[in-house]
Amino acid sequence: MCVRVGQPCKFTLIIIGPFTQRVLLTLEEKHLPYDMKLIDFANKPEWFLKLSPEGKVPLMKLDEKWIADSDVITQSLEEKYPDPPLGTPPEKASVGSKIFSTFISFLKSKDPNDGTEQALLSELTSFNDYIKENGPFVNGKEVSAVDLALGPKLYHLQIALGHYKKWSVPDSLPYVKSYMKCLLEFQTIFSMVSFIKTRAQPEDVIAGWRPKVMG
Ligand SMILES: N[C@@H](CCC(=O)N[C@@H](CS)C(=O)NCC(=O)O)C(=O)O
Repeated sequence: MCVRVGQPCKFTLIIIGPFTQRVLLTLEEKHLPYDMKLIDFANKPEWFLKLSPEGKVPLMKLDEKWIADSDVITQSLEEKYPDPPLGTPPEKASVGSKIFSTFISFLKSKDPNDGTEQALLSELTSFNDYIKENGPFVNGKEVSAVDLALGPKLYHLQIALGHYKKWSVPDSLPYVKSYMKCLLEFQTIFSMVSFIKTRAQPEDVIAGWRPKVMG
């Protein structure tokens, strides 16, 4: 499994992006052993670019074959290792799917009146209403693939918007806030042992988003 690494000064950053964490969570929840190769994004190695021409992580070797893209990787893992099942019913597979792109637009925005905050709030409001009716997870009582994809994105949203915009999910969206709580007595994606084990450090999340904010 390939993971991004960078060396801004004398420290090494291991930036577990949301797509990579999604794959790590799937491996953890399926109790599959794995090891990680760290990729210096400032100096991507030849062997890596040969396998991933777009230079993107995650990239994973499964059955002697390298596969790219978290959608393809998690689907392949589900097919090869169906137990425990993590699939989300197709009609629920797109729940929350626009949250990440609206978060990035808001994060990059320099104009407070350009509607990007409103667009994010509108996606979060739909998610809030969905979880209120169907929660605590997207597919009800049990965690499934959509939560493993969405949880890491919400984690990055929380840290990056908190740091760069001093913004947090408003109290008017209590079901989104509960979904993102990390309290051990609470059954949430953020409090799962696998999530805590695979999440990036907040300072690395902040450093990882800096080029997008400054860009
Ligand atoms: N659709 C891909 C997206 C993967 C992706 O965008 N990865 C980012 C890191 S989170 C990346 O490797 N970007 C290349 C770069 O920044 O040079 C997936 O689901 O795996």
